[in-house]
Amino acid sequence: MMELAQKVIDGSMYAAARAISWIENDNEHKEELIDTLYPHCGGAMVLGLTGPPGSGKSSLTAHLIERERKMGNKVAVIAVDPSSPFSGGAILGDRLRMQKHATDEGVFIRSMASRGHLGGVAGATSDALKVLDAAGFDTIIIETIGVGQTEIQIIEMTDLVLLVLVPGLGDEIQALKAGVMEIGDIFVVNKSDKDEAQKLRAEVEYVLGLKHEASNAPINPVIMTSAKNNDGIDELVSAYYEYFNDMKNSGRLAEKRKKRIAGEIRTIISGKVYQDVKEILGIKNRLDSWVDEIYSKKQSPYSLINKKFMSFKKEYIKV
Ligand SMILES: Nc1nc2c(ncn2[C@@H]2O[C@H](COP(=O)(O)OP(=O)(O)OP(=O)(O)O)[C@@H](O)[C@H]2O)c(=O)[nH]1
Ligand SMILES: [Mg+2]
Repeated sequence: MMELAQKVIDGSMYAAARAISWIENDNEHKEELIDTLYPHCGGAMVLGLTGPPGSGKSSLTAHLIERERKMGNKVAVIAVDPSSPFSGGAILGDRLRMQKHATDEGVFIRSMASRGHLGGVAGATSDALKVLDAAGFDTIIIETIGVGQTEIQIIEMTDLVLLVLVPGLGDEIQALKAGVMEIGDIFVVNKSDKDEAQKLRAEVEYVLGLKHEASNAPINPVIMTSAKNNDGIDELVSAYYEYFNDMKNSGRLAEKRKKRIAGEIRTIISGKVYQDVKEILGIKNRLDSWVDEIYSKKQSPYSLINKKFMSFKKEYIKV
């Protein structure tokens, strides 16, 4: 374990990949590994890149990788999404776009399935972030489709969020109203090569103006890009660096990272307690019979669970 940790810290891509597999497979030494890496974390800027399917997140990522590499930075990308080009369910064009980075030692690309991990994908992603951070990646990009609870949880682990919007989806503004606006730090109107892009920009700026008036928080930048034509990418990179430095200098970054740690503490504790509850109560074997008892109205849900939980607590105190 120590050997693997040391290789990660030394910046080995292979070791980082292996460490992430340990996390995904819930390796018995996983916790020790993360704890060994933890003192080496904190140097990376973690960007969340989210937006509706097909909005151009992966295409933008390819451009961002290129810019970051030109700046001399090491870049890692985690794609949390089954339909993502990195996971194999890919559109060929996307693969080709990423391929030129495939042999670059300063670029690490990994996909994580959004379902199916024992410890939950949010937990796994948060640990994977630590591995990449300790491995010396300067910029880490997490691509998700910002819909489900898990995706929101993941996006909240990042330092700042680039929310990608595109014209022509029809319900953009509805999505904006539904609270998606809250998670964005920088708003990217991609596919600016399309006619309706300016109209979308005006709408986004209007909604952000209202948000700004209501909260007095700094107004969020809106950047027009065309991943297709390689337009606006430099502006996007400048915008997120400026935003990040501002967060750092104002103390907002520290505040956000502390909030993230608080969330992690809660997640780890509830995970561990649930694990114990499951074991002590034998939930796996008894669940079906509890369902039957509740279904047939022999028991009510709260009274049954409270009874079981009381017996859990008694057992737990003994342990
Ligand atoms: N016209 C135009 N098309 C674009 C632009 N950016 C991306 N596309 C196209 O939009 C489609 C989706 O692009 P992706 O980069 O795969 O989008 P994504 O958001 O990663 O998609 P998912 O991972 O499936 O959610 C592809 O066919 C791209 O070629 C753009 O700026 N302009
Ligand atoms: Mg994608």
